[in-house]
Amino acid sequence: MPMKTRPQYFQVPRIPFEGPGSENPLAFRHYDPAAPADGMTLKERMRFSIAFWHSFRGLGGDPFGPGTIRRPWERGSDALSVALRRMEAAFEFFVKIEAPFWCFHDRDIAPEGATLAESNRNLDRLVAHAKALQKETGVRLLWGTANLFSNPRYMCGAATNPDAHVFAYAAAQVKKALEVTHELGGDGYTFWGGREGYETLLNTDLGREQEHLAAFLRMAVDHAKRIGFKGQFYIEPKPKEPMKHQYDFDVASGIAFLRTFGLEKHFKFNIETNHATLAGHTFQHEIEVAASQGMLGSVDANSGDMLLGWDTDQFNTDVKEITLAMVSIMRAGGLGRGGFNFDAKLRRPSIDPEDLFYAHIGGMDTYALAYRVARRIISDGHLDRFVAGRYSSYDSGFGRRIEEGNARFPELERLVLSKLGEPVPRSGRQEYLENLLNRYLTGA
Ligand code: XLS
Ligand code: NI
Ligand code: NI
Repeated sequence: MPMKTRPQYFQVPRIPFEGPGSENPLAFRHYDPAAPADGMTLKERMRFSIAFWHSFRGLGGDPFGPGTIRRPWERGSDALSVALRRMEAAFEFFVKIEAPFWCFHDRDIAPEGATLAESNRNLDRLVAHAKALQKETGVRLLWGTANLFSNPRYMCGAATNPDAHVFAYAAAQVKKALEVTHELGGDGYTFWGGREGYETLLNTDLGREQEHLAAFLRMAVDHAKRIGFKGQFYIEPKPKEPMKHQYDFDVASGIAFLRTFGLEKHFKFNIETNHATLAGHTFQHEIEVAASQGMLGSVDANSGDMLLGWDTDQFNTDVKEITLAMVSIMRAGGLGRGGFNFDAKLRRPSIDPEDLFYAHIGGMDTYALAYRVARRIISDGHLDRFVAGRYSSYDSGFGRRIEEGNARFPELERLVLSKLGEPVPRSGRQEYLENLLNRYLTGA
């Protein structure tokens, strides 16, 4: 059925690109989907994705009060028909906001039933609907995932639950989530270990829980192979919230975990800006750590509030932060089959449908602008040349032998004693580089 014959839920037209001079708040100023971008269109290059959970399930509820946001498609008491309408509203939005991808958790799109069998039936209904809408609109699935953290059964974890029965339930749920992700042609599948961690070590066998998590991930890899799912698996690190401590604390501990259990070939990282800062890192740091191991996968694009200690999941309009991240992503050769998924939500008082558009327009424009600035930084090469120069003593002679693993302590001792003497300190030039970065950012 063509889109036009359906009820339209948003009284907003498809967002046009009008350029930096535009004063229309419902237009893109930097994200021109059709613009060329290194051999493809900017739309294909950026691979923006909409997070179904925040934009179509989040209604502004917080621990102090219920939702504030009312949406026309949410009216009605039959959960399945509401879910079907909500899915149509979502695809209307994906098209109007020029996003080529979306992401979801199983329980975002279909109501949980009284039994697993009923939940699976509900999911099948909604997956069939999503498949038809994907076909009709050309919007694709960046990644799927399972919600293993909301239902009370998961209060002490899913794969790391002390009860094997809960482990088995989670396994059954992920099996199904993998199958529907495959059915929808998903480019990936994400594991965010929401409650995979602990509240107190008084009741926790930390070693055993991590073994169980590894066993779970191994079964997922195995099942993907069995059903022919070739999408990329991602680990999404987060240090805390909801748990006091989560095992996938940050990219570095994720890498250590994967290598410990021999899983590193099967996973890359989905890096979320706000999770990076919660772990005490910058967004760029997490990207660099993943990239240094060839494990940079995808990005959950959002930002936190530096004055708050939790995951505020805000839309990111910080050109500097994203430009730095983009420079690292480009140096690493891009995200490949990953993308920029707006895992971000409206503030509680942003209750109008237009707010959903303003939020994504701001995020997309900022990323598109950062892409252009980062491209210039890389093609000018000043920064890269500076860094290369800083390490040039490793390019030849004994430096080279150090890098190649052919140097030994006695040889280096001899060199220092007989020839090199005291090293001459060289400036790190941080302030000079910060000024250079500002010139790129402001164009002035
Ligand atoms: C929560 C996570 C979650 C994952 C998907 O903090 O960011 O939304 O991206 O399960
Ligand atoms: Ni996320
Ligand atoms: Ni988050």
